[in-house]
Amino acid sequence: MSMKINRKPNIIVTRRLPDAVHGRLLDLFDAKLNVSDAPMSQAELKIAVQSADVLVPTVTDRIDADIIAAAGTELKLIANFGAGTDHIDIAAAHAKNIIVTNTPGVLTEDTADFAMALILAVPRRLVAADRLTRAGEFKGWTPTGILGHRVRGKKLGIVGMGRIGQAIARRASAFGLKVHYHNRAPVSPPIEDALHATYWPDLDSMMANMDIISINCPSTPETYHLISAERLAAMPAHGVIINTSRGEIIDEAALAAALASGQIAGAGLDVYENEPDIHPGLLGLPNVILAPHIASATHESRLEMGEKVMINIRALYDGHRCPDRVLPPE
Ligand code: 8YV
Repeated sequence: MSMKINRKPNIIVTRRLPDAVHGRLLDLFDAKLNVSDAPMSQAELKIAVQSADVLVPTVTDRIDADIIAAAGTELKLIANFGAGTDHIDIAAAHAKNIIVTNTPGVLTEDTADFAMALILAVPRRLVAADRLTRAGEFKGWTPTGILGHRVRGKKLGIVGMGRIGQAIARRASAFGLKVHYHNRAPVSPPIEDALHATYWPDLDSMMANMDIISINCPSTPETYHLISAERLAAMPAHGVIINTSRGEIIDEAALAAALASGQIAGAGLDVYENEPDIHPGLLGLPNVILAPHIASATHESRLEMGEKVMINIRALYDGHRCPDRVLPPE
């Protein structure tokens, strides 16, 4: 669907974005910005969608069926600032002919860098080492101080071989990891060959055989608690789990228990089941790195995400198809 209107579209942006993005949004559109950066309440979102032509939400906004039901007839586009759209009821939006777009691609490499950083930092105990040094406990080199585990030669199992999973696979191969993956279907043979990746149709078998697991699938009803207590129990005791996707994919309470009991060796987490809350059992564990949902947080990606949002809005109002439409769930 495309449309033309003879005025600047009225845009509501739910969170503070970089100044350069704000400037362009104000130039191009009749934009209402949330400069205070306090997340909008559901009641505020309901009011916002009554008069907007376009809503620009982020991962912290719950755009559920109630919000969509409250939308006025002017609301034609939800242009999400972010790749994941699990916080938006896409089916409800589509039922009301509201297009949903996202910002894929521009955050792939940065997110993969961050996942790779965790893949290296957890086995090599980077954060624990930093804490020890700052605590004044570095008294000189010792042969047994802060021993970690070698990364090279280990088996990495990527759960979800989309853009980000593949970008992690490229980095992991360069670090000498052996790349394995589980996905709904295998990637094409040329991609599999280029990534030197081995496909596991059965997630349970892959988890039982990997040294490190990286979660890179989207959050959907099917992937909710995909990493369950049983699957964690199947991992080897030296196993490490990395999550830069969505917290809901791992049963966080089960993960905290598995780490506390030594059932698995470590974790690197950037996302949580009930953000910004983190399971209290994780907070005191020395074998876990906890990041505040920053895998894509570079100046560059935020600007490019902003550009993608604006391109999608302009496309619609210039009478073109939005390039990053999110399709209805299969
Ligand atoms: C973004 C993310 O920072 O794009 C995503 O899906 O999880 C993050 O990397 C966030 O979504 C911005 O809304």
